[in-house]
Amino acid sequence: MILSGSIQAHNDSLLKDHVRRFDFLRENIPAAEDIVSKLIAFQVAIPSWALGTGGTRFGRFSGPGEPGTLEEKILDVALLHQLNRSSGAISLHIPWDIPDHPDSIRSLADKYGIRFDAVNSNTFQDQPGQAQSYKFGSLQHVDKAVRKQAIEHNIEVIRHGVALGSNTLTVWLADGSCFPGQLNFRRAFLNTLESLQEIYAALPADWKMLVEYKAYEPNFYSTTVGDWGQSHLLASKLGNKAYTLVDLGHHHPNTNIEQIVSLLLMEGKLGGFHFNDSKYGDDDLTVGSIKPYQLFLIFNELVEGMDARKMDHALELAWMIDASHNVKDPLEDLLQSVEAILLAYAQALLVDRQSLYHAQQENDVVKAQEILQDAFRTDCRPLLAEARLRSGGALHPLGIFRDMQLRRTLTEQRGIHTVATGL
Ligand code: PSV
Ligand code: MN
Repeated sequence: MILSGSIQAHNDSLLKDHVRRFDFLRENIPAAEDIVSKLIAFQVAIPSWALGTGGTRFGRFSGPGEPGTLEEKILDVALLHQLNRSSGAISLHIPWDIPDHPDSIRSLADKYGIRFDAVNSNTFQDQPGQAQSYKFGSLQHVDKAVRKQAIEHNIEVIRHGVALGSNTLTVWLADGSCFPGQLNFRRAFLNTLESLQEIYAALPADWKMLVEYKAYEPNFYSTTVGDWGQSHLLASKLGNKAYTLVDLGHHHPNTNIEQIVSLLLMEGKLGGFHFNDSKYGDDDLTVGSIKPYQLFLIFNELVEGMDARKMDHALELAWMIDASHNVKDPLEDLLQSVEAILLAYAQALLVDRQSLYHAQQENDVVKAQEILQDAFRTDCRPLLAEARLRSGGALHPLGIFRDMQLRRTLTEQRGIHTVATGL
């Protein structure tokens, strides 16, 4: 679906109002132009498994017009990207989305300016006909044959990624134990390390490996890559192509994620992000829906830490959403998530770093809080809208999605009972 004509008409109808709001910000924020340029450059990858309705172990209530094929998933991302110009990448999960014809998939994505972000392996589910079971783990498994199968799967995923022009492998392991005594922690860790080393050896020269950690679930007593310390340990032992990946939902409640981010960046070991939000556990809710201030504080550390290392904000970390939508339209939810990410990024760019530095040096705690909250409480939405306007997107992506009844069009094309692959 090509939307440029409709986007133009939509923007025309909102333009006057937008210009008034943007001009007000431009007059009051000296860095406004710089922030708009940075927002234009910033792209957030959409996971192929989040384009359909998600479920829980209690059920799944699929919505109409879900993408039934990888091609349709790419078209969904293309639709998002046309609307917000900030979703120019897709992250595939193998084998949920095996690109059987990589050349045609690649040219379809190219046509819409979509690139392939990290590819994800899956050794947390058994696939039909698989020789070995992952019931008791994969890369950590006590049986070498299981480890070998999981290693080969990861190498296969790298091959798929190469064919699509990706350059990153994300490894998330469900490995761990459900009961005390089930596992020897040291042996599980060493098996995992040895397996990851074999996968690492198969990485092309310009590739990265991201090691994602998670506190618990599906294992409930121990997780072998359970926190950033364990991930960092593995990434350090693996080498300079290995990094830690932070998924916001993978921490115990109240964990200070911003501090983790700051230190990983300091060590040059932060590789990427999975954005979502949560109230209790790995709830996979819309980014910024529950704790927007925490999201801002995380971005504040990201901007500070990336600037300290002179990193390109848009290019050097893998930014991705990892959410699941049980009760919302997935595309609407993803539009909200991308907006929340960019909003937190813009607010973090607003922070007066010099004044914050002085406040910290003088132990002026009140001033430091004022500086952060000044930025957080500034309505940056007109900056985001201006970035979209300049890059050909819609002033109000969610508004046009609803006005044009885009889900209805997708349902007419695909049917009511399509179900997307994923969890
Ligand atoms: C695990 O909870 C996770 O965050 C990993 O990134 C997986 O790849 C993804 O979710 C699967 O939904
Ligand atoms: Mn994740």
